[in-house]
Amino acid sequence: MVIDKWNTFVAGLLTIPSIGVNAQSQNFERPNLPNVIFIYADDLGFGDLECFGAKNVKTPAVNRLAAEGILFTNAHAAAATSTPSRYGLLTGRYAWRDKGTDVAAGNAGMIIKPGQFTMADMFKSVGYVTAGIGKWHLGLGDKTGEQDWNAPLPSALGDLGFDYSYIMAATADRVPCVFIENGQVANWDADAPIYVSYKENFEGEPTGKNNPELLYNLHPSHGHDQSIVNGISRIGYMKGGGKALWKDENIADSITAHAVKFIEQHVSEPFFLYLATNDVHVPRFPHPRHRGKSSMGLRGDAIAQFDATVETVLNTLDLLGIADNTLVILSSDNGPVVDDGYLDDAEELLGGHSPTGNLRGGKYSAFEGGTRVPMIVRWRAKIPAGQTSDALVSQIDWLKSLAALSGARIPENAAIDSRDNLASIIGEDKAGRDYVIEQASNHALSVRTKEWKYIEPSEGKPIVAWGPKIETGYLQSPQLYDMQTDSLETMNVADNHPELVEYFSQILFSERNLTK
Ligand code: NG6
Ligand code: CA
Repeated sequence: MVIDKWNTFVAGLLTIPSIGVNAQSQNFERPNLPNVIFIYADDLGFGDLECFGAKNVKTPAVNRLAAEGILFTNAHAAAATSTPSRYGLLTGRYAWRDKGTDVAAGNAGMIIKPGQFTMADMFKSVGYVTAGIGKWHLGLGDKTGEQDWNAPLPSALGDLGFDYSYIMAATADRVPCVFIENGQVANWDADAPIYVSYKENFEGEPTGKNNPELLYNLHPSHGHDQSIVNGISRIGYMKGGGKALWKDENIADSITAHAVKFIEQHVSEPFFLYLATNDVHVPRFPHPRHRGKSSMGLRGDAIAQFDATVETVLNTLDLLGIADNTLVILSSDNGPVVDDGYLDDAEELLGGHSPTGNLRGGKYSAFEGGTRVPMIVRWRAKIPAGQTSDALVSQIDWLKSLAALSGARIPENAAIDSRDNLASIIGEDKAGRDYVIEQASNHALSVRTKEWKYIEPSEGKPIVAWGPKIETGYLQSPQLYDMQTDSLETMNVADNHPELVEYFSQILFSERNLTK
């Protein structure tokens, strides 16, 4: 099956003349594999891009990407928050199977264990050079809280198949506020050694709680009142950093510049680039040149900044003559949130824009707003432009789908939840999966088919407890929504369809039993 697909794929390539751009580097024994770039946004909602109906912000580069490829209307992240979603994407294994996969602190130890098979391992095994650039949020070092940030970390992305990495340990709202390059703090400052704690403050260090007068860039709306870096208070305590500390307004430029450099350096060999942007996660603090580009303040301007990153990447591919044979996949780690803990007026300035594209719920939640995400795939050498697909697709399948594309073999017991869904990803199959599974922030699972959404019973408040006004979708009884007549999940019809409730709960039962 894989072989058949492979032969078809290779035959397809041979008919495309522009594929010859890398001809010098070919040994003719291995086909000319496409470069693969994931542009993975943070908290970018289903309705946040112009080509997905966004208002009040322009996203011309993303629009172009969609116009030159496929825009997916029914794509899903594996979870409604970052760490479990990224875990699923990079390992092909649902995070809910494994402990310690919830939203990670900045001093979490490695959540994907070095022995685990990852997306980067997969690409590396077939000769790709690999990079992870941007937001990581999957832990570093071998023990939580015991990292020595002033020395090479004992384990980092190099142990997960990434040849090169330039990352933020967790999120911009969590310490340490430094970039880490190949397992060591970038621009490390010998005069300002770095110490990190998620338990207690370091003596004499100001905090957002005690020293709000030092918050010259952003104030918190909830939480986020510990260490202050760049006039913004964060989650967790840190001391030191000196010239290694990031400036929030430069984060996107740093990430993009490192991505461009990586692409330029590997123009003549197949590469895999996991480019995970900080935009549009909080604290949103885009560069001054993007300020005012939207009418929605910092959150909208962060979307414009995200678009500028996409533009730079696409321009780089054009300039280097590798745009045709580079497969670009753009998506987001989870649904959107408006007020996620800083006073940035995101709520007040929406002006009719719906970050979820009117889906119910949002980040954290079991409703579609939590996990239905924008997705665009462009591969000009292979995929005809201007398509829309409503195939049911999940990020959990990217690993095995791209393995099918590259001819990589998957070790037994690795990526057990990932399926080869390449045909959907490249637009040849418009149906997709029979079902996808989605994890809410309280670990409630949902099963989504094209027709139905089943949310299993779970405990928890109906609205996110700590500030964002998001409906969680948590209910002690089963929920079933008819997605064809009620795509906004307004009417729970579980009582009318006991047989479907039983069917979907059996799916979850057997999925869970796979690793019990
Ligand atoms: C929450 C944070 C939120 C965000 C989220 C993780 C508070 C009050 N809220 O705990 O701001 O950081 O964690 O987001 O601290 S994620 O997209 O990385 O999963
Ligand atoms: Ca996120």
